Amino acid sequence: MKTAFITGATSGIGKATAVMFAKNNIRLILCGRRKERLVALEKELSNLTQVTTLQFDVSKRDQVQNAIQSLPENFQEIDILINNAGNAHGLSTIQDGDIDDWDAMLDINVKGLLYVSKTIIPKMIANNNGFIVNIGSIAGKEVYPNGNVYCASKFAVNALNKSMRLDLNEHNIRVSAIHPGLVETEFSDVRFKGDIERAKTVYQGFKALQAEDIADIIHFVVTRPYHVNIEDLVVYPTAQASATMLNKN
Ligand code: NDP
Ligand code: 8X3
Repeated sequence: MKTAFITGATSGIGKATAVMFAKNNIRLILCGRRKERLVALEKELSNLTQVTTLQFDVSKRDQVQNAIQSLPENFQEIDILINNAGNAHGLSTIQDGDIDDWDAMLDINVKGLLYVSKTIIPKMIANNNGFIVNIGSIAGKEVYPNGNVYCASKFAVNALNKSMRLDLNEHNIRVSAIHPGLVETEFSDVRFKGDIERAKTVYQGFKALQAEDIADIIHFVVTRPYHVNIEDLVVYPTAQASATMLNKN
């Protein structure tokens, strides 16, 4: 039975991936800051697979290390790491951007991914086995107006994904990135700081990707035969042709 460590499992893509993995008999370590959601998810999925949860903020180095060190014995061997935790904070021109938003995006999306990876990779190297899936974005392939720092954070994820592939190859660790376009999750609620009405308009007038669509793809990627490693996968809703071209009714 494989064990997966999923960051950002309390919502959206991470939560859907947890459900997909549980249905496919993968043991789960579910992470996030919202304790009540972790507790509810553990309860929901425990009848399908073994589940443990870790509450920590990926951008806090000490919390990351302490949480991972506290894992129960039977969850210490991690086969699959899904680096998914992240969000956009704000949508402004570079001249109007809020520096706290910039800090949050770089600290969570980039440094958080690094802190978690840095703590888990040694275990994978020791096992001479592992799989890391980094959730990037089309924002890491193409910048769009007002996307500036979020795009920069996802360009960094793209670069780190490629770097991990080079550095970890000799240790038999597979590394993949998935870059979704618009997925209907809590992403826009966070970007627009709880302005739910504005967030809803992002997904109106077309059929957005659903978190389950990305979970399905993640599961496909991690279940290829050992000699197969998908490096980079870009996925859009059918109505979206690029970061800046969306066909709304
Ligand atoms: P959600 O807002 O639904 O989920 C974000 C998850 O990240 C939550 O579980 C949240 O948990 C966790 N998270 C956020 N900040 C932190 C933190 N500081 N420490 C620990 N966990 C944190 O959004 P999505 O599911 O859409 O986003 C998941 C990933 O997908 C992100 O990396 C995002 O950039 C990427 N993505 C999303 C797209 C979209 O259109 N939705 C498209 C392309 C990529 P909690 O708040 O409990 O800590
Ligand atoms: C999320 C998709 O287009 O809002 O990464 O940046 S987008």
